[in-house]
Amino acid sequence: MGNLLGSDNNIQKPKLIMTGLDNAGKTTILYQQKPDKIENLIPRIGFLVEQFKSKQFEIFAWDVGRADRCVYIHIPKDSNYDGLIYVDYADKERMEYAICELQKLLIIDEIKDLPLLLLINKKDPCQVNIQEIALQFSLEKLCKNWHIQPCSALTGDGVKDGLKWMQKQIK
Ligand code: G3D
Repeated sequence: MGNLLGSDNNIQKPKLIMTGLDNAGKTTILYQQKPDKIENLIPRIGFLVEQFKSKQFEIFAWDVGRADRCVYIHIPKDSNYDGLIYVDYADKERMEYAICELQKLLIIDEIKDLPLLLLINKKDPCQVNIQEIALQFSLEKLCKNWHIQPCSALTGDGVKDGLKWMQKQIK
């Protein structure tokens, strides 16, 4: 893993997709990683994919739901992704919507076999019942390799642990 985690810009970094509903905390999480570089990709038809480069990862991020069908068309197809991070905060009112959007992602060829890190943001770890969340998202059925990590993007709690899990899967 040494090279993957190195800060040399010439070294190819693992490519991750980070998505989830708007307001889930994706931007806060990404800025907390102190990215070296942030670029807006494909700012077409009101839909935005942002590319974040940090020491560890290259992350492509967008809101699911907002652009609906367009999202699948705009995923950079020439990229080989190494993992999917789905950010949610288990808000009762939007839970069904968040689950439905993840399910739509997990049938896309480029995405369906990627390790999935489900970050349950805006939470103290002790507030989160991991088994209940796994059941609600049907992760056992939908995904081969998944991990649920409660976190707080504001304090950073849990975020590193989640990313460490992801690194191990890519190894
Ligand atoms: P997004 O990029 O997924 O759309 P953002 O989400 O990162 O923009 O976050 C949306 C709002 O949630 C922001 O508040 C942000 O500060 C807040 N937020 C993100 N992470 C946490 C967290 O862990 N705990 C709490 N309490 N709030 C969080 P504003 O007010 O700026 O819209």
